[in-house]
Amino acid sequence: MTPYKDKEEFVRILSALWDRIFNTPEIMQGLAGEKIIVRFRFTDFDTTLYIDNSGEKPIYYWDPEGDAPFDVEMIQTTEASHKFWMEDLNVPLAIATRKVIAKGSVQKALKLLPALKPAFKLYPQILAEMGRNDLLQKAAAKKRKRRFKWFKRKVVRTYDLSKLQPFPLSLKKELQPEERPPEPKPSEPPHPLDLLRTMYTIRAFEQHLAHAFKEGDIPTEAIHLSIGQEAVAAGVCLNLRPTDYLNTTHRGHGHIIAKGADLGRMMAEIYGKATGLCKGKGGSMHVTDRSIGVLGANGIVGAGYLLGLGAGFAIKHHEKSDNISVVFAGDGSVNQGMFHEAMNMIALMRLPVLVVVENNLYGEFTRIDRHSAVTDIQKRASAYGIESYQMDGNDALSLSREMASVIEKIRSDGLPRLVEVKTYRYHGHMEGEPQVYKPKEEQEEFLQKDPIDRLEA
Ligand SMILES: Cc1ncc(C[n+]2csc(CCOP(=O)(O)OP(=O)(O)O)c2C)c(N)n1
Repeated sequence: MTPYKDKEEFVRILSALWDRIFNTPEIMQGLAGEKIIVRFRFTDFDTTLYIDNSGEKPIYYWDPEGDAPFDVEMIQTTEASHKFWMEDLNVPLAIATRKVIAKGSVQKALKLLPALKPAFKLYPQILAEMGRNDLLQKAAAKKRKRRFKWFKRKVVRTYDLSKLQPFPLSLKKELQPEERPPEPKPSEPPHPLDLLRTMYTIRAFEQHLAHAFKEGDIPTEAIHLSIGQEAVAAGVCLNLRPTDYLNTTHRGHGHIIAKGADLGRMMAEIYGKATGLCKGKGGSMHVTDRSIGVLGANGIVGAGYLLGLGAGFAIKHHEKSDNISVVFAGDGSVNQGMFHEAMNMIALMRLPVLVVVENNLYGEFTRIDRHSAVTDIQKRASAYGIESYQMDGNDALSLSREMASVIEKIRSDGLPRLVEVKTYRYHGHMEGEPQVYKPKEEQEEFLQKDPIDRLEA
């Protein structure tokens, strides 16, 4: 429910706030570099506020006649706005749960938040000046109550240790659910048309996500697309069986699709729907489907190496099968301690693990030659005595053939292999990110090597 008496009071308070923000040099310095127009639409009072920081001097205005242009739109109630200014609203969470609907260059808008921090002091001052001390008292009481609740929770929470599962957990039971196919399918080399179909599917799936994210329809703060890297997913995963295990990263949609996930349930998962693969509780970065061996995507960079190690251990010591454990990772992850710890143990324990490092030249916004002392990732495997290869990740056909032979080697001798695959992502590290750190010529060069165009040709 709105905390304001009426629309007039709301407009008066927010106008006073923005007047004061524009007259606070400390805040204005922080906002200076961000040329942006943000439109706030307040649904309960049916009013819009434009904050226009695109010109020399910032201005604000309410309800212009006709539609004025804007870069980002934030749709919310006046209650959410009040909570925001009272520092009682977690913005990314509010966007994820659609309490606030954000449309347009959301990342750009979120960048303004640190600069606005000093403004949080101004809002309570204005409320007091406008005779709304009652709202300040309410907020203070709520804060006290919340603190008390946490304290109480700590005291009453107890664990019934007898109900915990005994250790060691039964890996066999954990890793072989009934829904998994009993016998592995014999491996057949993927047909070029299957490679192409898979790459098309991944691209179409992710292009839809790019559009939906821009529209504010995906309940997440960040989504990472692999457009441009589809040949890697297809070239590796079409050589796998449903009983092989797969661990992937924050950029894992393609791998999971190529491993055979149900597209509808996967899309539902990313939309946070109950019909999703994980009942909508995981989302883009945690899609999991054990029925096809997908142990999960993972937002923790480097974590997949350790999970893949575990799956390799289970294959060797519990399943005693010729399945393999595949780990997808990015070039940025090879500087994590987890990479080195996992490589050591995988080699030492001689586990059937295929590590595929997708070298798309960038870890977030940093080029590989600025984040890695040794940019030839393949070479790192030799430190652990692991056989390694380097492949062209934009040539689906040759990649698939070379991968097939590496995978067969792992199945037959049970030993790990590392493959560095050279590729490129077309979109930002996350959607909406403008990629200012990438030279235009480099982007052009890789567009010419598009994996789908190449296979079609
Ligand atoms: C342990 C950890 N550190 C940092 C991050 C923040 N982070 C998310 S993605 C990313 C870069 C990963 O780069 P890379 O491994 O090359 O994968 P790509 O994004 O290129 O697919 C970073 C540093 C994280 N999620 N987890």
